[in-house]
Formats: sequence, C-alpha cells, structure tokens
Amino acid sequence: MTKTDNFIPLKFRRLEEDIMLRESRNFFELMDQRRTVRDFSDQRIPQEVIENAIRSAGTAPSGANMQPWHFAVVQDANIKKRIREAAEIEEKKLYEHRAGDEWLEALAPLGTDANKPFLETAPTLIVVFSKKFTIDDQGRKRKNYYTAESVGIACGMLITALHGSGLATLTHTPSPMKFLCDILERPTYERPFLLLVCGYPAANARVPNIQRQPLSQISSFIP
Ligand code: IYR
Repeated sequence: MTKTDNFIPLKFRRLEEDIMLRESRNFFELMDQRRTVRDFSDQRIPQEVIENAIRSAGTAPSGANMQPWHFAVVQDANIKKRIREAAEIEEKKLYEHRAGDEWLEALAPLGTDANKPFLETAPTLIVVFSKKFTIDDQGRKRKNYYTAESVGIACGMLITALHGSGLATLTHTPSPMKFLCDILERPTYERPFLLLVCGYPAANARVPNIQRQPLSQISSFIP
C-alpha cells in the first residue's frame, strides 16, 4: 500500500473572483460586528445550534489530525452555580493579589471585576478541554501534537460559528481552571482551555468602547 492509497478527491468550492470579493467583505462585516458580551439574557438557546457550532469547531485542523479537544456543554443551573462559585474564588484572588498594577490597568477599560453573574445567567457554558493524549479504539494512549495551537484554532471556529448563528459569546478564562476538571469529572489527561459563555445578550447590554487595530498595524505585506 502506498502512502496515498487512502486518499480521496478534494471537494472544493471554487468561486469567481467577484463573488469571492463579495463573500470576503460580507464575512469581514459579520465578524466585525462580534463583540465580547458580559451581560446575558437567561433565554435558552436551541440545542441544535450548540451542536452544530461544536461540529464546526470539530472540523478545525489539528496536529497529526489527533483532534485533541473535548467540549463539555453545561446548562444545568446547579452546575453553573458551582462553576460560578469556584470561578469567583479564583477571580477574587486574581483581582485582590495576583494581578499586578500593570495588569489591572490593562483590564480597566473592560470594566471587569471578580463578580461573574453571567456564569449563572447565560443559558449555556461550553467548557473546552485540551487533551494531552488521545485514547484510541484499542484503549492505547496516543500522544497529541501542537495541542494548544489546535485547540486554539478550534475555539476560534467555535466562537465564529456561534456568532454566525446569531449568538453572543464571552471567552472566560478564570485562572487556575482546575476546578472545572473536578466539577465536570473529566479524565486527568484533559486540561480546561477555555470557558465559553454563550446566549443572547441582555436587552440593555453595553460593551466597552474599544477599537480594533487597522490592517496596516496588524499586517505587513512583504514586497
Ligand atoms: N479572568 C479575569 C481577568 C481578565 C483577564 C483578561 I487578560 C481579560 O482580557 C479579561 C479579564 C476576568 O475574567 O475578569
């Protein structure tokens, strides 16, 4: 068997240039409207939207295609409460001692503090875990590669999919996040990577007036 015996034809959606341009502009416009939201409505969201967003995240490229991620969806009020309580303990330590002045100053425009009511108000929390190992079909432990990069890309795709479906998200990373392994009873080879809060924004939601850097500042086109 040669290396490429198990290859299949690529399905590729080739676009005409004018359509390509239009699609790229529309996509940028859509993404430019995404804001991190901290005021959530408690309105529930359709289960299949979450499932499809996770399916989309699961299409992310990953080191050696090991797909080193796990998405734990939390909707139960009691579990959300436990997560909030544990997160607030860590966040209190962060805001009171661990974060230095420079960090607190950088955070000031965001108006954040140690209170995390959204962890209970929002209908859905998706806790993304990164897996140091994958247990294969035969129960063998297989090493994963570029885990942080792979899971980071999957998280970006998850956020994009949820935004594209009309939902608001908040990337929350209480640190340390070990309590999530205990509450969600995940195996020891999984580490919490990101806690993504999702739902509809509250009717009166406000966001900080912060700007994105222009293209010229975030890129260089090498001649
Ligand atoms: N985890 C804390 C602090 C925090 C840190 C960064 I860097 C942010 O961009 C936002 C918040 C919190 O969630 O409040």
